[in-house]
Amino acid sequence: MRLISGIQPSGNITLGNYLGAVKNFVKLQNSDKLTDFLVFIADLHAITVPQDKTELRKNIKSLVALYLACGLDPEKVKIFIQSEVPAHTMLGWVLQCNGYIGELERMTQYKDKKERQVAGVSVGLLTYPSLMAADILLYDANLVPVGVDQKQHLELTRDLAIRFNSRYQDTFVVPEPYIPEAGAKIMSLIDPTKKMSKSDPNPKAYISLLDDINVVKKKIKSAVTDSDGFVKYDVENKPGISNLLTIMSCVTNTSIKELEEKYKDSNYATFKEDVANAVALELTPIQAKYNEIINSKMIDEVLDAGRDYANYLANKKIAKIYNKIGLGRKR
Ligand code: AQP
Repeated sequence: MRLISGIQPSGNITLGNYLGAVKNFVKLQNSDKLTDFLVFIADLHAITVPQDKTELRKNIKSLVALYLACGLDPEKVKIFIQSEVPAHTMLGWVLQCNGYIGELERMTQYKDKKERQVAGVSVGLLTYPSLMAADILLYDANLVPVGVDQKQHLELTRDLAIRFNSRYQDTFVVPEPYIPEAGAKIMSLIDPTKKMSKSDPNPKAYISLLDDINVVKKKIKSAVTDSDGFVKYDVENKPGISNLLTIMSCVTNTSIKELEEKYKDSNYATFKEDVANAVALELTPIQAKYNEIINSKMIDEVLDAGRDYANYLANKKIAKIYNKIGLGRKR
């Protein structure tokens, strides 16, 4: 079984990216059903909205160090940068030519991000899901571990694979999403009806994995909740408290039921204090490891090996795809 997933270096990854994606990667890397696990830095996706050149480079390096600091083992997982494997863009174009504008315009992420653009909406923001489909289909991945916000893009990927297979005969494996039971959608700390995002203009909305531990605690203690005064999981009526319960449940491996029972007589200050300490306990060793790795040679070594392996698989596949379509000369 082959797995693939990626994260955009559009800022420092958040507790949402960690609980919805990276923590899951770390668990999955030990599966005995695994033949390959590829995890990439989706820098081409990041430029669908404007990025500062220096920041982008910094975020790419930082994301690799965070993958490793969170526990990804380069012996088990090949880590690479998307733009260093040209076949992603080559297949992205092919899939754009097999997708329909209407199906891309229906994507929720496109509609949300479009609203936030002040300097014009790039074509790439619309066609982003075709490139994401290419990232996955290029490797014949069976499973894609993602947070719930990416489910719609995964469904489009499946549609494109099925369409292409019926037009040009079986070419692609039709992938399945792998969404964690808990933590698949961590919400903003200042508006718990909105997803936590690393590109949120207000840093109080998210916890970055690299935030100073005192800042992490402060952000949790000032998270928006409600005025009911009791700890209960009820996403509809108590989204803030429910979000904190989810976070606590994920970082302590305790069920929401047990947490509700434990905090049934507690006030919000006590509950938030415990959530803050639990998150701090999870992030402290990650930050220590990150500081060890960020300036080491390990980053380039891991990326070189990942790039070579990904190009080896991707080049073989893109040649087959071009042959199926009749592009260029037969190879
Ligand atoms: N709030 C979240 N809760 C759980 N999982 C999440 N993911 C993102 N936000 C949450 C998962 O993280 C992975 C990487 O996402 P991405 O960087 O490729 O794009 P995204 O989903 O658009 O993430 P962000 O943080 O919201 O980035 P920006 O702000 O740049 O758009 C995916 O598996 C995603 O599901």
